[in-house]
Amino acid sequence: MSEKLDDLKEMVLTGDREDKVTILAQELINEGAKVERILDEALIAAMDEAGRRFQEKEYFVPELIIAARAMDRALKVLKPLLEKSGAKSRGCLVLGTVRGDQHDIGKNLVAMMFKGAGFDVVDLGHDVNPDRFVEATREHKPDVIGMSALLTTTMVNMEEVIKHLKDAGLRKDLLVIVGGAPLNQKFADTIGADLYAATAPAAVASVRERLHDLRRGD
Ligand code: B1M
Repeated sequence: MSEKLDDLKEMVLTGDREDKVTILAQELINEGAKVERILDEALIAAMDEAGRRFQEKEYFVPELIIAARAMDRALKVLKPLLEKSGAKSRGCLVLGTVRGDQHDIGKNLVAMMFKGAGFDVVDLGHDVNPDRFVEATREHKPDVIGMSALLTTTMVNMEEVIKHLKDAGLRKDLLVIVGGAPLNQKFADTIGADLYAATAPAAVASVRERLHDLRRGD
């Protein structure tokens, strides 16, 4: 199985013209590989390596796009497993990657895991303007707003969303969670977010815990 995980990582990293990524991901599932293992050891590992190569100037934007497309195809295979849930709705999450930022793979993973945990998810996509978060909050009345950013130049736009929510009088009834590779807890505290999570599963766990406390009146 380890060999197949390595092969999948390599295929995502180098591009996949014959859709072998889909076949290999499905084979791994059929053989009983845990979804978390496929994500961590093959897919996320491939994107980390792509990022390292980009930094070292071994890869350029086209290679990143090719890798991201292959990752997307593999994620489609994992999607039904990540979203499998019979539970009644645990709450509503409005989610998006902030203005100026095209990176959506991590955000899509967050969406799938919240769906899998029984949340209704309104995915606003990527490059989302602050006003769109406000509109969606008015429309869907979510319990949680989730924002993702992958660039140091766009993570600052998260604060603007929080400000827009405050100005619209919507902030106090919401949990705001932020995540993405360049963020940390300190940044989340500075911009006034309620929660920060380093990974998609950690995001689900911390939102569930906080909502549970809030609903109990703690
Ligand atoms: Co870009 N890119 N990219 N890129 N890219 C990074 C982020 C970079 C670190 C690469 C590098 O230099 N090593 C670098 C950012 C540097 C910085 O700001 N410090 C970078 C750059 C510079 C750029 C461009 C500026 C390149 C250029 O044009 N010169 C450009 C910017 C475009 C824009 O957004 N305006 C750009 C473009 C792109 C592509 C479009 C080619 C492509 C994205 C395709 C897509 O998303 N559809 C791309 C990719 C693929 C990457 C890397 C290689 C991989 C990102 C990824 O998908 N990782 C990335 C390097 C890296 O991260 N190692 C890089 C896998 C994904 C599962 O992880 O999104 O971190 P991630 O999500 C994680 C956690 O962060 C967390 O959960 C996930 C794990 O469970 N998480 C949350 C994420 N969101 C969360 C929200 C939460 C909670 C947790 O709560 C709501």
